[in-house]
Amino acid sequence: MKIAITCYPTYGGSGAIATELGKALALKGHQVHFISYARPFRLGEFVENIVFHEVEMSNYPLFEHSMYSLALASKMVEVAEYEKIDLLHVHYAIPHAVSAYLAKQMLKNKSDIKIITTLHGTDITLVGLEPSFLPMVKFSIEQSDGVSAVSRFLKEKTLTNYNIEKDITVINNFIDIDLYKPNGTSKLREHIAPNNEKIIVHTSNFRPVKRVPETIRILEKVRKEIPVKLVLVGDGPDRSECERLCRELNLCDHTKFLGKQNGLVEILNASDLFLIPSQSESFGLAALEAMSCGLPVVSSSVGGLPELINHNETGYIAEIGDIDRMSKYVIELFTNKRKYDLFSKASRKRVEENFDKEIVIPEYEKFYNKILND
Ligand code: GMT
Repeated sequence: MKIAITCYPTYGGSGAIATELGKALALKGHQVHFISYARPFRLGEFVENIVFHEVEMSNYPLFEHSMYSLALASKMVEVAEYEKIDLLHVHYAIPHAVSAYLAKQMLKNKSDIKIITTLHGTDITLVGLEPSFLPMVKFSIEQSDGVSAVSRFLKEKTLTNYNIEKDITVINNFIDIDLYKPNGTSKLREHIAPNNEKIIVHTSNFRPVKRVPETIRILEKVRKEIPVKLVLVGDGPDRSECERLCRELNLCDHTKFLGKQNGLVEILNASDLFLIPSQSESFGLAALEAMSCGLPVVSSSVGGLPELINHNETGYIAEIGDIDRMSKYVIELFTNKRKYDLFSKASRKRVEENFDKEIVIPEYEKFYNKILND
């Protein structure tokens, strides 16, 4: 198949999934073309069968606001026409699904290109609901030839929030279990916890929706019972507030802000437990990465997280904002080695059996074939 993929190229789960999907499809012999304003961060080294097409932006003075959606649509038309693309797969509805619709209309007399839109999260649950976007999101979903969502939760939210009757296929996010795997102790662990303290880890883009300051409040409560360190990976709007909170609570010596990092597998392997107190999380790719490395997860009970984390088996789930309960869960796992080991093994097993890319990529291929043959 000849597939064009559009995604956000920067750090973030939807871009990561789109890029890993493209790489896996290319390895299976499909021709993959990425179209975006920058090279996706996960693309890495040269891969046969993958071409990147950059969307050039005009900086004409009259255009006070970016015309990216239009420039993207033009690039989609160009790539589709000259590369004979069968299918345009866009990740995150805004604005990608609209650009794809526009491209399809422009190609109408030349080709019957199919559009698949994969919904990831705030495109549906947050920003998509704003009055300036809602009609456009609804329209672009209805006009897509195929729509997939990364969790059952997201599928239901889309159908109800946008009053849509369209068939939406749930295809869960996936991971390379040979890359994200438990790999014993690391030097990093000694560096972070020189006195063999337990290590809690959290990775995110530090947006308010992630409620990162709560990880520090949980650290404070847990430290009253047991010595523990907190590692925060990533960067974003709430990082300064988190650093301020650490100073206020006198926890700077016990919290390590690592910023954006590439060596996530090593960091996860140096850690003992993943904390994700989000306010909204349609899937929770960061938690999946941790589970694949054998980490139990303590999370809020929002969105798709309960579909990923089995309460009392691979981790614990608490009400959103209930930091007392989340702290108790962390303490429970850190003081009961038998239970911790069981949860750790169960986390890895759950990933191997359900979210391995070898299981999920064929689901995408099947979906592509269905849409192409409809
Ligand atoms: O929707 C977002 O906030 C951005 C998006 C991203 O690009 O990182 O995150 C969403 O997609 C991820 C990949 O499918 C999911 O793992 C995240 O749960 C989801 N984020 C939210 O729902 C807040």
